[in-house]
Amino acid sequence: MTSSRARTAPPLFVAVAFLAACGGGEPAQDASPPESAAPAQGFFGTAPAAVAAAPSIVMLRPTGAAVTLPPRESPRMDQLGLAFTPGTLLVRVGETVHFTNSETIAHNVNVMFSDNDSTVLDYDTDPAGATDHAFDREGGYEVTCALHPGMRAFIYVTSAPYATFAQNNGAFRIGDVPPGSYTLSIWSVDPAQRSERALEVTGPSTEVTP
Ligand SMILES: [Cu+2]
Repeated sequence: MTSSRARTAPPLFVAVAFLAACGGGEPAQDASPPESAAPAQGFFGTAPAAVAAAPSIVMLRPTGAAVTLPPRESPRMDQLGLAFTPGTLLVRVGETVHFTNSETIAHNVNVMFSDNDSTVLDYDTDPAGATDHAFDREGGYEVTCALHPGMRAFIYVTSAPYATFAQNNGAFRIGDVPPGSYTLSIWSVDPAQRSERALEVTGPSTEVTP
């Protein structure tokens, strides 16, 4: 994630004026999809589209005082109906994810760090089985089941207090970002589409433009 890379291959930021003012946008939570044509609020724009079924991640880190996030329950990823649920999961650095199997067939959880294809977890989840894994390294993780090739999920681990998955077409919105100076980071499975730059949030509605 280098700025020189950003200069040679800038992400395509496009105005998206009709993104909904729906819920979501809590720190390190998935944003909700648009549901109406209300004027956009919060911090929004368009990041690179999904690559290999993995959506881009949009992150804001304040350059001043650190933001203290309220504690939350450990995130969970379940195996049910031959699918991982949720299919995308945003995790704070240091959090432990609880992987469960809620159906009556055996599964497997294979978690691979996408930047070097190293396997960080390979666990056979028997029916009603479960395992925990602590994620201490920032980045993207591809989740698969060795028994069912169609089962896939994606985990992103971040230290940013404000972060969201973009939609597959790249559109994103994070609500309730306080005004101030931030570093905006965009992450994609494709390293050429990653970028980082300084950004000022000046009001209740901030659109990211080129
Ligand atoms: Cu499976």
